[in-house]
Amino acid sequence: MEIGSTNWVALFRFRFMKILFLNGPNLNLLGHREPEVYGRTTLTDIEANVRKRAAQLGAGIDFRQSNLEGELVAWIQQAKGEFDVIVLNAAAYTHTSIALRDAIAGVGLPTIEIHLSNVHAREEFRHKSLIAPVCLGQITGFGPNSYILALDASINIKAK
Ligand code: CA2
Repeated sequence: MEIGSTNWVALFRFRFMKILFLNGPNLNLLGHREPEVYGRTTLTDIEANVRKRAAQLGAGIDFRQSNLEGELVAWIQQAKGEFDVIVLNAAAYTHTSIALRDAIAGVGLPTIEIHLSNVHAREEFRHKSLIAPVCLGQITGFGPNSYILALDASINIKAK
Protein backbone atom coordinates (compact mmCIF):
# COMPACT_ATOMS: atom_id res chain seq x y z
CA MET A 1 0.00 0.00 0.00
CA GLU A 2 1.41 3.36 -1.00
CA ILE A 3 0.05 6.64 0.29
CA GLY A 4 1.87 9.58 -1.12
CA SER A 5 5.47 8.43 -1.55
CA THR A 6 5.55 6.19 1.55
CA ASN A 7 5.64 2.42 1.06
CA TRP A 8 3.90 1.40 4.29
CA VAL A 9 4.24 -2.35 3.70
CA ALA A 10 8.02 -2.06 3.30
CA LEU A 11 8.16 0.18 6.34
CA PHE A 12 6.15 -2.32 8.42
CA ARG A 13 8.46 -5.18 7.40
CA PHE A 14 11.60 -3.18 8.14
CA ARG A 15 13.56 -4.04 11.23
CA PHE A 16 17.09 -3.27 12.29
CA MET A 17 19.76 -5.69 11.22
CA LYS A 18 20.89 -7.78 14.18
CA ILE A 19 24.45 -9.04 14.44
CA LEU A 20 25.73 -11.61 16.91
CA PHE A 21 29.37 -11.22 17.97
CA LEU A 22 30.85 -14.40 19.44
CA ASN A 23 34.25 -14.68 21.09
CA GLY A 24 36.02 -17.90 21.91
CA PRO A 25 38.40 -19.16 24.59
CA ASN A 26 40.77 -16.86 26.47
CA LEU A 27 39.57 -13.69 24.76
CA ASN A 28 38.30 -12.64 28.21
CA LEU A 29 42.02 -12.19 29.05
CA LEU A 30 42.53 -9.53 26.38
CA GLY A 31 44.26 -6.45 27.73
CA HIS A 32 45.09 -8.22 30.99
CA ARG A 33 47.72 -10.78 29.83
CA GLU A 34 50.29 -10.96 27.00
CA PRO A 35 49.85 -7.28 25.92
CA GLU A 36 52.92 -7.67 23.65
CA VAL A 37 50.91 -10.09 21.48
CA TYR A 38 47.31 -8.89 21.80
CA GLY A 39 47.65 -5.28 22.97
CA ARG A 40 46.14 -3.46 25.94
CA THR A 41 42.56 -3.15 24.73
CA THR A 42 40.15 -5.32 26.71
CA LEU A 43 37.20 -7.24 25.28
CA THR A 44 34.95 -4.83 27.20
CA ASP A 45 36.63 -1.90 25.37
CA ILE A 46 36.08 -3.67 22.04
CA GLU A 47 32.43 -4.29 22.87
CA ALA A 48 31.95 -0.61 23.75
CA ASN A 49 33.45 0.46 20.39
CA VAL A 50 31.31 -2.04 18.48
CA ARG A 51 28.16 -0.81 20.31
CA LYS A 52 29.03 2.82 19.47
CA ARG A 53 29.53 2.06 15.76
CA ALA A 54 26.41 -0.15 15.66
CA ALA A 55 24.34 2.70 17.11
CA GLN A 56 25.67 5.01 14.37
CA LEU A 57 24.73 2.43 11.73
CA GLY A 58 21.34 1.65 13.26
CA ALA A 59 22.18 -2.02 13.86
CA GLY A 60 21.38 -4.16 16.89
CA ILE A 61 24.15 -6.26 18.37
CA ASP A 62 24.71 -8.91 20.97
CA PHE A 63 28.29 -9.49 22.18
CA ARG A 64 29.26 -12.72 23.99
CA GLN A 65 32.36 -14.66 25.06
CA SER A 66 32.75 -18.26 26.15
CA ASN A 67 35.62 -20.57 26.95
CA LEU A 68 33.37 -23.56 26.19
CA GLU A 69 33.10 -25.03 22.69
CA GLY A 70 29.61 -26.43 23.38
CA GLU A 71 28.30 -23.06 24.52
CA LEU A 72 29.54 -21.42 21.31
CA VAL A 73 27.88 -24.21 19.29
CA ALA A 74 24.60 -23.65 21.17
CA TRP A 75 24.70 -19.88 20.57
CA ILE A 76 25.31 -20.43 16.84
CA GLN A 77 22.37 -22.84 16.65
CA GLN A 78 20.08 -20.46 18.55
CA ALA A 79 21.00 -17.49 16.33
CA LYS A 80 18.61 -18.63 13.56
CA GLY A 81 15.57 -16.36 13.43
CA GLU A 82 17.06 -13.88 15.89
CA PHE A 83 20.16 -12.61 14.08
CA ASP A 84 21.01 -11.78 10.47
CA VAL A 85 24.77 -12.22 10.66
CA ILE A 86 27.27 -13.88 13.00
CA VAL A 87 30.73 -12.38 13.55
CA LEU A 88 32.95 -15.02 15.08
CA ASN A 89 36.38 -14.81 16.68
CA ALA A 90 36.61 -18.50 17.51
CA ALA A 91 40.15 -17.97 18.93
CA ALA A 92 41.99 -21.31 19.23
CA TYR A 93 38.85 -23.26 18.20
CA THR A 94 39.35 -21.73 14.74
CA HIS A 95 42.15 -24.23 14.20
CA THR A 96 40.61 -27.29 15.90
CA SER A 97 36.83 -27.31 15.95
CA ILE A 98 34.84 -29.41 13.50
CA ALA A 99 31.89 -28.86 15.88
CA LEU A 100 31.93 -25.10 15.27
CA ARG A 101 32.33 -25.63 11.54
CA ASP A 102 29.31 -27.98 11.48
CA ALA A 103 27.25 -25.52 13.57
CA ILE A 104 28.02 -22.64 11.17
CA ALA A 105 27.19 -24.80 8.14
CA GLY A 106 24.01 -26.03 9.85
CA VAL A 107 22.62 -22.67 10.91
CA GLY A 108 22.85 -21.24 7.40
CA LEU A 109 23.47 -17.66 8.55
CA PRO A 110 26.19 -15.56 6.92
CA THR A 111 29.18 -15.80 9.26
CA ILE A 112 32.31 -13.65 9.22
CA GLU A 113 35.50 -15.09 10.72
CA ILE A 114 37.64 -12.51 12.47
CA HIS A 115 40.96 -12.34 14.29
CA LEU A 116 42.84 -9.59 16.07
CA SER A 117 46.24 -10.85 14.94
CA ASN A 118 47.25 -11.82 11.41
CA VAL A 119 46.98 -15.59 11.83
CA HIS A 120 48.84 -16.14 8.54
CA ALA A 121 51.90 -14.29 9.85
CA ARG A 122 52.07 -16.42 13.00
CA GLU A 123 52.85 -20.07 13.82
CA GLU A 124 51.99 -22.56 11.07
CA PHE A 125 49.24 -24.22 13.14
CA ARG A 126 47.34 -20.91 13.04
CA HIS A 127 47.39 -20.78 9.22
CA LYS A 128 44.72 -23.46 8.97
CA SER A 129 41.16 -22.43 9.77
CA LEU A 130 38.60 -25.24 9.94
CA ILE A 131 35.78 -22.70 9.88
CA ALA A 132 36.95 -20.56 6.91
CA PRO A 133 35.33 -22.78 4.22
CA VAL A 134 31.86 -22.29 5.77
CA CYS A 135 32.30 -18.56 6.47
CA LEU A 136 31.51 -15.74 4.08
CA GLY A 137 34.97 -14.25 4.55
CA GLN A 138 37.83 -13.66 6.92
CA ILE A 139 39.12 -10.45 8.52
CA THR A 140 42.44 -10.96 10.23
CA GLY A 141 45.24 -8.78 11.57
CA PHE A 142 43.63 -5.41 12.24
CA GLY A 143 43.63 -5.60 16.03
CA PRO A 144 40.41 -4.38 17.68
CA ASN A 145 39.50 -2.72 14.37
CA SER A 146 38.84 -6.22 12.93
CA TYR A 147 35.55 -6.09 14.87
CA ILE A 148 34.56 -2.72 13.37
CA LEU A 149 35.49 -3.88 9.86
CA ALA A 150 33.33 -6.97 10.38
CA LEU A 151 30.43 -4.81 11.56
CA ASP A 152 30.71 -2.63 8.45
CA ALA A 153 30.91 -5.76 6.26
CA SER A 154 27.83 -7.24 8.00
CA ILE A 155 25.73 -4.17 7.27
CA ASN A 156 26.46 -4.56 3.58
CA ILE A 157 25.44 -8.22 3.35
CA LYS A 158 22.29 -8.44 1.28
CA ALA A 159 19.55 -10.61 2.74
CA LYS A 160 18.95 -13.75 0.61
O1 CA2 B 1 44.13 -13.16 16.73
C1 CA2 B 1 43.08 -13.63 17.18
O2 CA2 B 1 42.07 -12.99 17.35
C2 CA2 B 1 43.06 -15.12 17.60
O3 CA2 B 1 41.76 -15.62 17.33
C3 CA2 B 1 43.37 -15.13 19.07
C4 CA2 B 1 43.45 -16.54 19.64
C5 CA2 B 1 44.42 -17.40 18.81
O4 CA2 B 1 44.38 -18.73 19.29
C6 CA2 B 1 44.06 -17.38 17.34
O5 CA2 B 1 45.02 -18.14 16.63
C7 CA2 B 1 44.06 -15.97 16.81
C8 CA2 B 1 43.95 -16.51 21.09
C9 CA2 B 1 43.08 -15.72 22.01
C10 CA2 B 1 43.74 -15.71 23.35
O6 CA2 B 1 43.77 -14.39 23.84
C11 CA2 B 1 44.61 -14.12 24.87
C12 CA2 B 1 44.63 -12.82 25.29
C13 CA2 B 1 45.46 -12.46 26.31
C14 CA2 B 1 46.25 -13.41 26.93
C15 CA2 B 1 46.22 -14.73 26.51
C16 CA2 B 1 45.38 -15.08 25.49
